[in-house]
Amino acid sequence: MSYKGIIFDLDGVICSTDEYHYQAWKALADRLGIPFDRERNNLLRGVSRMQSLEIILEKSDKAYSEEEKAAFAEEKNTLYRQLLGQMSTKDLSDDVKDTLQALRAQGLKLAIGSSSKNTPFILERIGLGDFFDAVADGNCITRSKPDPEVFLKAAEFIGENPGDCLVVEDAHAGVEAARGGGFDCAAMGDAKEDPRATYHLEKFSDLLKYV
Ligand code: B16
Ligand code: MG
Repeated sequence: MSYKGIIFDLDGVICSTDEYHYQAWKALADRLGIPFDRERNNLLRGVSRMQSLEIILEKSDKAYSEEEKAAFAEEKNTLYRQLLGQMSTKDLSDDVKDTLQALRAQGLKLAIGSSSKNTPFILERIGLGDFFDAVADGNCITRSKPDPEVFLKAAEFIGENPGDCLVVEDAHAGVEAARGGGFDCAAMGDAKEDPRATYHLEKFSDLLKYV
């Protein structure tokens, strides 16, 4: 299949911010005495900050007000951004950097489709602030993955139809979003074995076999 555009999830695909999400949510959950581990953390991949908090609070025996929930989400995001602040261009792997350059050299349009409202900050930290042709993120959508909105926005921003674009994802919610929007999907990481994916990647550079 020859694609015209590739839309990348950010967290867990371009960089390993998924580890920082885990650490920040874990600190909050521990403070509140709520059980939370890496397996449960996988349920948060690709879903919005507030939906992530709701999933964590399912294991709490206390009911919290909307104000308390907003404060918890803010507390987590403050810690998460402190961790992001330590990131640098060293946090962009050679495998990802070289593959992105190779895809660009093939003339493909390259976009980000991420649920994260911290996307501009993260891209800046890892030296990709100006790299992508378009960025669709948590700041420009009303429904997060598994809704296809963020990928449809990214396709619209690069002026291509979903059928001409490939989405790269590490989350089951993201694979569902991509397929629901009419995109082919290359899955890696936590979602690598997802049967709905079009391709299954061992590593990011495996993408070059399919485009
Ligand atoms: P934020 P992605 C997603 O990013 C993360 O996978 C998910 O765990 C997080 O809750 C969501 O962004 C919102 O992030 O709190 O920074 O707005 O995988 O879609 O790039
Ligand atoms: Mg992800």
